[in-house]
Amino acid sequence: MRTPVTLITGANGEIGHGLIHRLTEFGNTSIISLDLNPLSPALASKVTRHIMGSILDEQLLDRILVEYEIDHVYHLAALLSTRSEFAPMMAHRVNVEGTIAMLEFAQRQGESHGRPVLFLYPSSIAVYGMPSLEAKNRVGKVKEEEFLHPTTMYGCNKLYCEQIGNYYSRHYKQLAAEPQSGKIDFRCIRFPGLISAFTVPSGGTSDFAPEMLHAAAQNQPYACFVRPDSRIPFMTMPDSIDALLKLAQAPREQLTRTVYNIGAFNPSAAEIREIILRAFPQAEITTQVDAKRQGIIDSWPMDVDDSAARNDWGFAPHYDLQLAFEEYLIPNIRKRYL
Ligand code: AKB
Repeated sequence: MRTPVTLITGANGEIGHGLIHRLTEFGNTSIISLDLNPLSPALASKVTRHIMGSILDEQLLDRILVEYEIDHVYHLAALLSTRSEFAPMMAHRVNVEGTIAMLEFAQRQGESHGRPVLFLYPSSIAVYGMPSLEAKNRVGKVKEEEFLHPTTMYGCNKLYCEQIGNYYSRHYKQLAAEPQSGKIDFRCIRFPGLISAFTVPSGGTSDFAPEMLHAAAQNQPYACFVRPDSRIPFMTMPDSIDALLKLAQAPREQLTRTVYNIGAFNPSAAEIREIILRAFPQAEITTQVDAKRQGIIDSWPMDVDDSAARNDWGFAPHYDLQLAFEEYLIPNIRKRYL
């Protein structure tokens, strides 16, 4: 039998960095990473093999299928919300067609080795579309099945792929003579905005928070593109990686759904600015609202109800707002930009 391998797409992105570090902490996971770009030097030695290429390259996926026995897929490759608005067709290709290509790949893997392939899929709070700012403020925490009217291409892509993942997992080719579903064990987390001390995001709309922090730490002026009262949920990168791994490890029978909200804290942009200024009093953080990006943030909920994740698989973020900045973000970021 070939050694079971974990495949990570979009491995060079922010979540990929955190995930590869964590998965290899104890040195016993074989990882194949796939990304359009070379893997950053800090990660290169940690993976079994890095493949530079596209999730849309069918021949490449066929070659991986033949060469490896993949039993876990972390499908992280995606174009985020802001970038997707500038290139909606490209976003559809990467976010939807790319995800379907990876689901087909996992289905064929599952068929060939006879066990379900665990497929971890990061979705986003972008699947929500609050009808108005008044409703957003009034409703507070949203549940998984509420307000699913995304206004962005990225949100539409993610919502559809959540459904299609569930289809592959439970209903794939339901009219065929032989049952063909169950070859993929699809599990999905709707992530809030993520903040890492070690990487800076690009192409997202929740980027205002990490951008503000990383600019302040480097003594660079920053003009925040959303109003001070803007509020969406966030969490630290280590907690998001923990969540992915915890969901991956949860016994299937404990899971009552395929898609889970998670969140940790939900400060306003003004509160984030205040905390950053306490740590970096010289920082120059102003506001220059970009009405269009503001519209996207206003359409996302101010918080999420993550009780299903807490009950089903024990989701419990380590960092609340204060700890996130005091223990994780500020100390690590100071070291990073010394
Ligand atoms: C984005 O801003 O597009 C992402 C997200 C919230 O999914 N960070």
